[in-house]
Amino acid sequence: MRLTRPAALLLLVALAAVTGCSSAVTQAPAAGSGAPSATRVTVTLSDALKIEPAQINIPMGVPVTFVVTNKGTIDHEFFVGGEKAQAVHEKAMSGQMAMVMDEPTGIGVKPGQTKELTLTFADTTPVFGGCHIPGHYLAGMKATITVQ
Ligand SMILES: [Cu+2]
Repeated sequence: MRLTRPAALLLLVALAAVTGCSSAVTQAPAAGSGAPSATRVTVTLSDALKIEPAQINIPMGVPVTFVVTNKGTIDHEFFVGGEKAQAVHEKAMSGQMAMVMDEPTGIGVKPGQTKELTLTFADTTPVFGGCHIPGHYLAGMKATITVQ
C-alpha cells in the first residue's frame, strides 16, 4: 500500500532545494509525482523494541520513502520528527488508549504489515524515527535519521 502525505510534503518541501545528493541508500523512480527521484529506505520494527537500522542516512531535498515492516507480534509505529515533536507525540500517546494511527509524519504498523511513509526533508536538522506505544520509546525504540 502506498500512502502519500501531501500535508507533510507541502510543509517540508517549502524550503527544499533540489540537490544532486547521492547516498548509500538506493534510488527508485517516484511513483506518479513530478519529483525527479525518490529514495527508499527499508525499516524494521520488532518486539525487541528496536527500529532497524538504528542509524538512517538520507539526502536532503528529495522525497524519501520509508518502507516500514512490523516483524513483531504487537502494534508498533514509526513516527518521524525532531526531539520536540517526539516529546509531544510521546505525551499524546501516553494520555490515551494507545491508538496507533496514521498522521502526516507517522504511521502505525500492525504485526506482519508493511507500510510506506514518504517525506521530504528541507534541512539538516536532526530527526528521529520513534515508536510511542507506551514504554517503547523510553526503552530505546528509536532510530536516528541524519539528513545530508
Ligand atoms: Cu513499538
